[in-house]
Amino acid sequence: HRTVHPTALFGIDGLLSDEEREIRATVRKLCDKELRPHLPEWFDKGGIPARELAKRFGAIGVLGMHLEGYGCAGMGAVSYGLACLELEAADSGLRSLVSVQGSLAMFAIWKHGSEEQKQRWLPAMARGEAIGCFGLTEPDFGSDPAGMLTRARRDGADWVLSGTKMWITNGSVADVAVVWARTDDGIRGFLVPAGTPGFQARDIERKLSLRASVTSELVLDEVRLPADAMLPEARGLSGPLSCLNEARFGIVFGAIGAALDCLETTIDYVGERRVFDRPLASYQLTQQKLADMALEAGKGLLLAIHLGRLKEAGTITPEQVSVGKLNNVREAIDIARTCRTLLGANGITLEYPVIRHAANLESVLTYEGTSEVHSLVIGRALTGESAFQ
Ligand code: TGC
Ligand code: FAD
Repeated sequence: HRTVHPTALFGIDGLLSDEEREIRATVRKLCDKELRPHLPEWFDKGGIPARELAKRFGAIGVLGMHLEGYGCAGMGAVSYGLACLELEAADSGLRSLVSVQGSLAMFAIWKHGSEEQKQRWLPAMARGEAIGCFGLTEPDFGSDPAGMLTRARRDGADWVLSGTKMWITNGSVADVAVVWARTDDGIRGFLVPAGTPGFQARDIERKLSLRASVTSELVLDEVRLPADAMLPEARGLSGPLSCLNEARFGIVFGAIGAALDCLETTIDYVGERRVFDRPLASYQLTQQKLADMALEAGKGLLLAIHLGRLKEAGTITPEQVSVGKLNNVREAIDIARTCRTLLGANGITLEYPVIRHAANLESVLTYEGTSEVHSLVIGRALTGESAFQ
């Protein structure tokens, strides 16, 4: 019998332009040739060659690819999403590197920075020659960043920052940290170059998820910065939250990439594996699982593309991004776990990507707003009642 790819069941290709399909193919080719072969080792060792990877991603134009000007490609939201999908089909850690660089650090500068800040950082970051990180979360304030303790006080014309940021992707490899801090004038963003006295990044070790990604603690001990280190256009919590919308959007596509990689691996596996004298693929229980997973992955991708078109039209709302993030990550982790069952014991090793995706998706479920936070955002939109406090 003829077989079809899960996305072909939904006629996904017909929804994409030639340019979008080309971008997807370019990123997939890079992942297949240069990244996928190393992932089990990077995950096992708990490290990636972040500097080289950033340059490689810069060379194919995916860093800040949805931004206009300053050396960025100015592509549409769906193109950016498809790049995230293919990167996350390889590993969520690679998509994280690109998300944090393009959607958090570069976007913060692009949207809220001065002309000088943009000129200084964006072209180098788009090339991957400078790496950025985004410090919002603190040890005691993750879901509720409004409670942050990191403080920036004026000393003459200078700013002096003190505090601790936690769980910061790319922290110890970053050339510049975007740090959010409380001031007398509310929450403001600051650009802290690596090497500034009093600023330190320490890696968080022994993670069992997102192992192919650098995660750090940032310690700021009386870090003195010039007046022009502040992002002039970001005032209040909406400054960092506006950046989160961008990164969350990438995850809406990315999570489906991880799910599809699990599904493709599993469809191949069940075709080969024989149990009780017949291919595992020939059992009804197997086909039920595959059909359910293909439906959720396909519906998730349709939702992602729909949200991408809304973003391109400039009408997408934060609640709509929450719908995509909550649904697609929740379904992706479910798919990864179900695929794992079909691989049996083989499913628990790094020989197959499935348990690596499942472990990574635990982080994806939590970062960029936990699934509970997104449920409450949607609940607030439906009822008008805030249940956060
Ligand atoms: P709330 O009163 O709702 O809002 C405060 C101000 O912010 C505005 N706002 C937004 N603006 C833009 N985009 C959004 N999504 C926004 N949500 C709210 C809002 O309009 C208001 O503006 P203004 O001008 O009236 O002051 O704030 P709240 O304190 O009740 O909190 C709302 C809540 C819980 C949804 C928010 O705090 C939240 O999203 N919490 C989750 C934190 C989070 O997602 N952290 C992620 C850190 S970065 C990360 O995880 C990177 S992972 C690496 C990778 O991506 O790979
Ligand atoms: P908490 O906020 O302590 O939440 C614990 C539990 O309580 C969760 O289940 C949560 O949903 C639930 N909860 C919280 N509030 C409510 C409520 N009102 N009602 C009901 N339940 C609630 N942050 C950055 O700033 N930059 C980064 O680059 C970054 N990278 C990360 C990389 C990794 C690998 C990870 C794991 C995290 C990263 N984070 C980063 C941090 C991430 O954004 C936070 O972990 C996340 O926002 C949740 O915060 P928390 O871990 O403090 O959990």
